Amino acid sequence: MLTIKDPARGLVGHGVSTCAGCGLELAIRVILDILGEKTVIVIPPSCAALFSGYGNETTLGIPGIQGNLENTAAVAAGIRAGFAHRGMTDITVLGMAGDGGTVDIGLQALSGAFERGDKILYVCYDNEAYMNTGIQASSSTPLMASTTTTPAGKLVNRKNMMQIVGAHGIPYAATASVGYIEDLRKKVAKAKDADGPAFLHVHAPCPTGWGYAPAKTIEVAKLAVTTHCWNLYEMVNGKEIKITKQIKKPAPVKDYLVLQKRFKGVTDEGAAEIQAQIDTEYANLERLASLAE
Ligand SMILES: Cc1ncc(C[n+]2csc(CCOP(=O)(O)OP(=O)(O)O)c2C)c(N)n1
Ligand code: SF4
Ligand SMILES: [Mg+2]
Repeated sequence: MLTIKDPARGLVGHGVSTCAGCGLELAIRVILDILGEKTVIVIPPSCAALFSGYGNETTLGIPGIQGNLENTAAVAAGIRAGFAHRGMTDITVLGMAGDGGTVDIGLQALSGAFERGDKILYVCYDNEAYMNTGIQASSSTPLMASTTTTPAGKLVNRKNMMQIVGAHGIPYAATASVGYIEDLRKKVAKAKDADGPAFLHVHAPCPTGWGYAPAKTIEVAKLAVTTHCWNLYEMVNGKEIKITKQIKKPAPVKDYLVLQKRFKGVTDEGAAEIQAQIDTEYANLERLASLAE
């Protein structure tokens, strides 16, 4: 397999055909920078498949395999078992899947791997829809966001994936965002060293699917956090929750919504409903974090 490998440029080649301003591209560069060469990656069909490549060409300087949308965690677990059989314990087996491939289609395989305690690092980069196939809603798509399958806005709220992961009691899980790179880097390092399965849920804004100018990816990512629409926290053994970025004075959710065309149909009443939902979610998170103190 032909790989583009240039240590000066990291493990991800340049000229990848992601859209300008793609949050996923930034995420994968940062993640592989921390994990290093001793990593094997499993990528399902998704925008991330732009990195695994076509035919005998890939943009990654590490070995990898493209599996199916539903089995990233199962393939990663199998690779881990193979390494264990050979006594190779110093290799990170990374599953790098989108929200559709995680919170919907790959959930069963993921749950199985976490239940067995397979030592894999699973990253869900969340662009909040099935982007690669034309912006269909997933169960990570937020309330009232317009997609090609929810043109008038999604009627139901997104799943709380971290709570589902938490129910498995795995050693390390965390949310992160491409808007907070240092925080992301620290969490990748912790996930790599976890004594068992680790899960990272990385918010990865998508200018194409969300409808904002490519140059605004970091601004949008940061606003998601400062409005509490995406909260940064860690969870150890499914219960010890620590909020890693406290926002002293959260901005109104509307500041985040108005930047994105996917929310352009949201009325003032709709925005108030979203605000109430976000406030409730944050209060729940704070309550869980206080139980861990
Ligand atoms: C079982 C199955 N259903 C549907 C598809 C078609 N498909 C390929 S990529 C994709 C989108 C995946 O969305 P997500 O996991 O969120 O990644 P993104 O494209 O957003 O990066 C879909 C639906 C598939 N490959 N396999
Ligand atoms: S559609 Fe979105 S996630 Fe996919 S490559 Fe483009 S910007 Fe990235
Ligand atoms: Mg997606």
